[in-house]
Amino acid sequence: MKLTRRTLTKALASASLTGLLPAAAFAQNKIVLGFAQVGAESEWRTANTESIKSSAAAAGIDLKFSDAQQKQENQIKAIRSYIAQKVDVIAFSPVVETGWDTVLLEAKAAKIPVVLTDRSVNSKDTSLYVTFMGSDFIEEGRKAGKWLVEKMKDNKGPINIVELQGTVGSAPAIDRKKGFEEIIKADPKFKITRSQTGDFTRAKGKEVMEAFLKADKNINVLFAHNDDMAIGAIQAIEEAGLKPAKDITIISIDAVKGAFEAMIAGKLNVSVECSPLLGPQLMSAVKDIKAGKSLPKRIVTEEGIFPMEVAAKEFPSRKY
Ligand code: GYE
Repeated sequence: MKLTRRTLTKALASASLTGLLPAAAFAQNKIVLGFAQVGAESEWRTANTESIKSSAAAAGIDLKFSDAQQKQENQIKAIRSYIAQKVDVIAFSPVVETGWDTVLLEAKAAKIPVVLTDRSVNSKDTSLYVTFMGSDFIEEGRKAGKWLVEKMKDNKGPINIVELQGTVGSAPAIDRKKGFEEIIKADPKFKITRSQTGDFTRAKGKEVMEAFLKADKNINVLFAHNDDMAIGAIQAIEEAGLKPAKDITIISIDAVKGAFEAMIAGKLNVSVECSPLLGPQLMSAVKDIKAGKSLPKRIVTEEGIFPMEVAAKEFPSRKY
């Protein structure tokens, strides 16, 4: 048998399996991935974390995971610690789009490849990362807008829309707003009367919706950049004595289980799908990078849209 890296790895593995070597010796050959997560702000994020952890385990990748509690400085710290630990690959979901060049240059100088998952950065220098995998957030905003245009086609207006934005400066907040506005601006009967951030959480979604309702009861539509904020807002709407999905048409994005439950209960009109199940494609990208294969610069997630009328039928097959 020729002694290549592969045959050596195999020999070590079987020696470790037969107890000749401690398992730790073999574990050293595992690919090490440092993942800097945004936080645990939403149902989407929880499903994303679970997808990354379980697929790393299934792929035999040694995952170092950190939760930045939605703070960029924490993510930068985590990335720096992965550089110091000399991990094989760094992946992260940038909480906001700007301010990453310095740390990404540090990773580049240390020759550690970086994969962006879910959210992107707006760096001019695209050599700072290998690939960006995730959804097309502008398209999600457009889908939300198109659904609304169709739903309101016989309504002469004016149609007053309030918007709950995601985290300020984050790619999904910027792009979902952009895509939605691009569609509704074709008809002047649509007016965004109020727009504020709810930071992608239920608690803030509720709080901001309460403030919207206090300021002006004349609201026909709520466009929430994610399901959690919509679910928080639904509570505020009910507490104000109004009927969600009837008095106020509600559109949100993600299509997590909580949104399906709200749709089945008749409280949410539609949710545009945004899949958090990025773990398997991340692990295969990490393996490809280590094997020296080249990857496309952009890997886009395929997704649909679910109006409340199909919610009960679709619910059993939902995976997040
Ligand atoms: O829509 C939201 C989460 O970046 C796509 O982040 C993700 C967004 C998702 O907190 O629920």
